[in-house]
Amino acid sequence: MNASPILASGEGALPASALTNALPVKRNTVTLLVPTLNEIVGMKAIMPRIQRDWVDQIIILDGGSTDGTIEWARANGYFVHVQSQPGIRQAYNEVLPLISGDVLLTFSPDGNSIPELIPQLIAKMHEGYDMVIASRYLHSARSHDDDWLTAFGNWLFTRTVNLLHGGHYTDVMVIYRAYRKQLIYDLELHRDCWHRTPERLFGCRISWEPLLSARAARRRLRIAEIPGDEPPRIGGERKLRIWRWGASYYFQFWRDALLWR
Ligand SMILES: Nc1nc2c(ncn2[C@@H]2O[C@H](COP(=O)(O)OP(=O)(O)OP(=O)(O)O)[C@@H](O)[C@H]2O)c(=O)[nH]1
Ligand SMILES: [Mg+2]
Repeated sequence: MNASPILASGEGALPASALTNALPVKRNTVTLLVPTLNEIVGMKAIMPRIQRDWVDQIIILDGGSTDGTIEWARANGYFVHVQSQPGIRQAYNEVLPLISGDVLLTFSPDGNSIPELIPQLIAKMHEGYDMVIASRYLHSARSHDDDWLTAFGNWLFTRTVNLLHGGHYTDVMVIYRAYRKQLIYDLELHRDCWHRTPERLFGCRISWEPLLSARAARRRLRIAEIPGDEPPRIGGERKLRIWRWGASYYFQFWRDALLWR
């Protein structure tokens, strides 16, 4: 006979099944993190499509915009943190103490991330995943922002992570994803030492989504993808530095395969 597991010993202890029935299930809280660097055109077009009650907290993480992005965001009631150090991962590190959600949802307001997918990403996280990615290449999804070089790079990086780290991804690079905030610490993404060498070698400052994908796969975390088209950028300028960032991420994938537990 299967006995119910007991959660507490001693007098009055209840079977776990009784407690599960009695307590409300704790819902993960979600912080929407919106990095911006001179994205006024995209912000005006995209942010009104996000219903504020979809998430528990919205933070605009600005890299020092001079085009009115910061002023527009504040005038529209958004909380804005302006980073003091340059670089996107440096900005992530700075804003960490301000993030109240259990789940972090990173979103690009330049037109590349479709706002209406936010509830789907959150619903999937509530199924118990550690990370859910809005993949530009799953099923019929496609990127309308890719040129031949970024399309090839995204394919190559995804294949590399799958081969080296045992992933099953269709998109390891995209910023548009939700993940448990705790992963940042568990996977040591916040530690400078894992980014400094490639940044120095290739003279740039990188983000941490590719390394997050690789390490989550290596640790066999619960990962899901949903299909998410990538529409073209609206206004502003591309910040991506294809060769330098690409070389840095590739360096990280191979070093992790050799060194990271
Ligand atoms: N706070 C902050 N935001 C940044 C920085 N660099 C880029 N961003 C923003 O991050 C968001 C995502 O940028 P990406 O989509 O990765 O880069 P991109 O320049 O749009 O390049 P493509 O999407 O490949 O065309 C955009 O809203 C950028 O403005 C930075 O150093 N600091
Ligand atoms: Mg973009």
